[in-house]
Amino acid sequence: MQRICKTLFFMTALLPFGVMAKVSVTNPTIIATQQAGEPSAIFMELHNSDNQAVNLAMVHSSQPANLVLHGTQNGKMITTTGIEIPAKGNVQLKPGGLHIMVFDSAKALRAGERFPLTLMFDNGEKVAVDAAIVGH
Ligand SMILES: [Cu+2]
Repeated sequence: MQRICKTLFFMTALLPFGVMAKVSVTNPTIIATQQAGEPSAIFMELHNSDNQAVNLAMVHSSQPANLVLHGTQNGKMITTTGIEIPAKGNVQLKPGGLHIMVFDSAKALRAGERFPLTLMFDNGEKVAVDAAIVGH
């Protein structure tokens, strides 16, 4: 009996994670830089399996840098407060469109290395990914 209770407790504890996993990320990449502090940009595809739209609200990295959500309007980059991923939809972060800007990186981003990211969504979901650093 005690064992069944433990198993049930364990399953219940795990359940929220299964339910929460609504956003997934494909092919996260970041452009290599020559030196520390040189701006760069992060691209990826975001998928939302939920019946409700969700917003990417913030991005953090364990590697020191200032990460800002950007859009593009009339060929100019603009800061945006959130990137919406439609219900059951995808959003592509790509050159000339939506992207995540990297400012004030404490070190140069070397091609072949990885850049850890935590994406935070307005539904409380957090997704950790390692962006691949790629040359121009
Ligand atoms: Cu930008």
